[in-house]
Amino acid sequence: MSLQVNINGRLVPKAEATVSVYDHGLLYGDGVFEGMRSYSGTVFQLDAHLDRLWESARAIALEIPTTKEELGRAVMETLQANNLSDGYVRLVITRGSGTLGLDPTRCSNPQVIIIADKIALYPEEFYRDGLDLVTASTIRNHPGALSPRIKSLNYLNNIMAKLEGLRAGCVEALMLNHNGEVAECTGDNIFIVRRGRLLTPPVDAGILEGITRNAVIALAEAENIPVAEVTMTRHDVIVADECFLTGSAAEVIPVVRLDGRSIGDGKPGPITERLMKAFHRMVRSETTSKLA
Ligand code: PXG
Repeated sequence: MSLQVNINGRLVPKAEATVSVYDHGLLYGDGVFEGMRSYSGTVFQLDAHLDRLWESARAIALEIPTTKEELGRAVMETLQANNLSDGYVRLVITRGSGTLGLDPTRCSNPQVIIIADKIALYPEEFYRDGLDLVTASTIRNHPGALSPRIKSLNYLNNIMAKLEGLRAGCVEALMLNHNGEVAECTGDNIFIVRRGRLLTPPVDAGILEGITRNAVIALAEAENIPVAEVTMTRHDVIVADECFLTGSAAEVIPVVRLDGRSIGDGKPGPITERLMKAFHRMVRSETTSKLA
């Protein structure tokens, strides 16, 4: 059976899940999205993702034509309809179709799309041996132009940085902000370990406030690992003892090189490995307790 996509509350075969070419999501990238994971049939941190989706929508003055409860239920139905227990869920809310001008007030019918599919994971050896990153010359969105806290359909700035990474043979790229400070990667947040302390850039460095990032901060606190949000530069990453990334798709993944320079001893570090294990335990306990 073909994949079923939920569009405006209706499950339809993938080939029939279409939007208008006049939709401002397509014409201008006017809309918001979320990317989340399901494990054992339960979405990890569903409420946090729905809260962030509503905040993104609020920030662009887009009213989502459903409630969080309804959308949450529709996500579960879409997973079940596709028989997916471990998968990926993409929520997309577009501005809807309008005229061939920017004016969002002339748009009607925002589209509410739920795609549940299999997830393409990074190869296992990246988790074992660690990732190689390059610093992209494309900087993260200036917060005065478009807040990086909004998970909007405008991802071109990250896509340009991702291209730079791929062309250098790296699956992720480090992005700096307009002050030259470390912000995040194209689809993942960054952490370093320095003298036993876990450090990550603050939200006001111009980053997406990652849900995996917040989960890892809470786990570190529970494990008595000192953790702080601090402004950092590329220098701090290069001289760090350990480095790793967090994201819904990547989970927790070690980084062992930046711009060809080894970080620490060039192998995934002990605190990184501890947090990877703690994260897997958290996922298991949050996603199995809800099945009982
Ligand atoms: N920074 C950026 C710019 C992101 O887009 C993260 C950090 C990590 O946030 P979470 O909440 O996931 O811990 C993201 C998340 C995809 C995809 O398919 C992208 C993300 C997550 C899942 C899937 O491109 N980005």
